[in-house]
Amino acid sequence: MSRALIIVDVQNDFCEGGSLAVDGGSQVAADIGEHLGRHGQDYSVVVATADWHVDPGDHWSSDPDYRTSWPVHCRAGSEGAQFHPSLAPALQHVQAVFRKGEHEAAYSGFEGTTEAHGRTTGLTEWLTEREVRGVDVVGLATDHCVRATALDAAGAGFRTRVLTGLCAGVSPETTEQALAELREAGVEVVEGAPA
Ligand code: VGL
Repeated sequence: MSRALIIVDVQNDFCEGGSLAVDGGSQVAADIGEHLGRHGQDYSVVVATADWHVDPGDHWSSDPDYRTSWPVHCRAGSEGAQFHPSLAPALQHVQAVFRKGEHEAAYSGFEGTTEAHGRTTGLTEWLTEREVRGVDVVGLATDHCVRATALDAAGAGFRTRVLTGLCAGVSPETTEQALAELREAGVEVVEGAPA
């Protein structure tokens, strides 16, 4: 079965020092590169998603609740929206980047699009064109964009795994809730990372 790796939102603003930092984010960036060094041949394609906000309305707030509203993050074109430097080895494997959220909140990578040869393509279509049947989802944050991306992947019919050792969450409680919800939806939650 051909399988894709989907690397979710490993951007500076979600790593230590960023405006919406997730503990362990930069370590996840480095670990994804190591995972691809060992298991790159397991994937027929590798893609990355990026939060890319121009004016996302009340998704940004000066008084955020950290559930549905957030500090300003991942402003399109800013340093905070760039992939974390430790992701560089993994990026060599990435064939397409799917940007999401220009004018609204967009937690799932399946809301993103990529541009190539004058054509705009969504993630489901892009994967389907390449006969992908299964996906591994990794990245940031387990309880928000990883959760939403994996739920959409399973909903679209991809055999979906989340590799928790290559993810980090905003809070332990919402991360546990998200993993329970993912299992319920038929996602295989792989504890730790493949050796
Ligand atoms: C994310 C909160 C707000 C994420 C994005 O990438 O998980 N979380 N926007």
